[in-house]
Amino acid sequence: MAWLKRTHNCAQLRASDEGREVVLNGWVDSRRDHGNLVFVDLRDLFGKTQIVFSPDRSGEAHKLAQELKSEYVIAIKGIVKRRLPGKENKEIPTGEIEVHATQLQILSEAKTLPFEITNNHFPSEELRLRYRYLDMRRKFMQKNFLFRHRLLQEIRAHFTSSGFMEIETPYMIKNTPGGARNFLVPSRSQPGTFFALAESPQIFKQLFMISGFDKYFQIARCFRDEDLRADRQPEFTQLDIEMSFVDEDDVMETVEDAMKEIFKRLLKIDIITPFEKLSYEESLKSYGTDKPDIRFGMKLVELTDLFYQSSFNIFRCAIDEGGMVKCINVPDGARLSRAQLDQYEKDLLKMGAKGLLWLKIQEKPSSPIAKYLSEKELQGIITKTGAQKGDLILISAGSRDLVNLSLSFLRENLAKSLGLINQKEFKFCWVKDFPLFEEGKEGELLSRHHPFTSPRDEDLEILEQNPLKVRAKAYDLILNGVEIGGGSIRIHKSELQKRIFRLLGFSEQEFSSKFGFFLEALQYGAPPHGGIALGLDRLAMLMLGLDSIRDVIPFPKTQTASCLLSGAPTRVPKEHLEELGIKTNT
Ligand code: AMO
Repeated sequence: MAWLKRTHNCAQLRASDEGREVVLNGWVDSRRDHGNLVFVDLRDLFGKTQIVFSPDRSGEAHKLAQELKSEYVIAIKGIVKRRLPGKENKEIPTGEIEVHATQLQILSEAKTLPFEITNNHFPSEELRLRYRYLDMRRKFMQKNFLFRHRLLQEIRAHFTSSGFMEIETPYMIKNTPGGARNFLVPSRSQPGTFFALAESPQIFKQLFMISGFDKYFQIARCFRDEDLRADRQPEFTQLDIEMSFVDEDDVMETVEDAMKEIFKRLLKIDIITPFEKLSYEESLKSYGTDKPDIRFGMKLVELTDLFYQSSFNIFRCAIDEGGMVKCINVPDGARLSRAQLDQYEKDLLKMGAKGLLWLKIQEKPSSPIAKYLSEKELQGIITKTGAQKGDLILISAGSRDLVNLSLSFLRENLAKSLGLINQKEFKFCWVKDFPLFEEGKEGELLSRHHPFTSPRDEDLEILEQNPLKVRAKAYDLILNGVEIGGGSIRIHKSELQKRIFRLLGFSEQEFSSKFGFFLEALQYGAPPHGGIALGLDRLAMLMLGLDSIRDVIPFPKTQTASCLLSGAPTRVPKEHLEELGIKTNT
């Protein structure tokens, strides 16, 4: 017998459908037996409908209904009836009606599930990932993926209507040194050689500009073999953008327009543009980080100049060693207990800081260090921070990096625990003028973004003499303290590109063998160009108010980059490796 195919989904029927004969398909969400009646909540992606089996109207179906268990897949035929007065369920759109079944087919039985499909109870993440296909029956997950689907559609519509063209770049590319580690793909036709999985479409999107495509975008999968965190996955999705004949402001404006429209359409929120722009230096100075959360104040205040001559050793030594003294003023923070402050100090010690110094602004400032500070120094701190009675000043002294790291950590954690963050607010900012290079462990120069980033024109003359002082035409997009995008104006002259490669320690021979094709392309008429890539998983996560990108990725990897569902990565048969010319030593 053919199976009964649905006439409606499980969210469609209303009181106005009373009397209609319908067929519904779906999963048994729950079954309740009341005397002779069997009630089933039938569920599909769209919603739930209550089905009633009674001995007189349902006949054989009533008997069969008693065998139903959770998550069986069934088809029912029946008549739509209004529920009895007082029995309506206002929580669901179909709550006014129920379907009185006349036929029932069991399309698939189901074993007892390893966990319940409900939004109220989440088992361990390990179990959720092992049975991801069941985890995705949850309304919570279905909502996330529906949102992600709409986000992708809106992005495509917006960029297409703004004159951008979506073109694909290869995922299997040449292995070139870059920021992130590449996954390798062995070639069977040329044993012993490897492709790399693209960590981003960077070089290819620049080649599009040389081809003349002008305004490119792509929703591209990227692959990076790096250490994972809650907002990092080894494969993730970027909204990748590149434009010709543009400067930094043009790219930023393009992104702002896109964000404005997307937030309006998907969340009905008016995002204020232009976004605040901070230089890298300003961001470190005021927030101690290049990913500032600007939804709240508590900016960092430098106190170094108060303590050049201080008799308080901790401060003076830090300054003498080239470090600094900085603080944050926590409004109304004097109510924090000693135990809470001790816990923060423990966290800081783990990060490598030497400790945490605090000062409660009360009738008389109270602090373990008050006795070591002069009246002038104490007053200086209060004046500089503008602290009021009831506030708490947290001070860090030491190397610039550690002080900034400690205070930005305190700033964010205290804002969360004191409820200073409006969780419904979205605040973007740009951080720009990054240093072009940073120093590696052995004092070597590394690109802070990637080697194709253009230095600022006014810094070109110190490129070789003082490379660490050179600023880049690079910008990161930060949303609520999370880096959701990064981009730059690119080098479009091969000579300058070669100078950068040399500074990065590549020999002439190395860069021609690795990037020769690209350097050659730059010689055939490359327009000035620039772009950006936004992390789509992170954007979706933030828009949905979530803490982990794993909740917006259907089949994410674990912290150790494995797929708990399929068991990947796995060993492969010896013959397969031989065919590829590969020997492993593990
Ligand atoms: P970048 O490396 O800064 O730039 O990446 C751009 C954005 O991608 C997101 N992102 C990630 N999301 C999830 N998991 C990861 N492992 C991960 N790594 C990065 C972040 C980040 O801001 N080619 C350049 C862009 C350009 O210059 O145009 C690039 O890839 O949100």
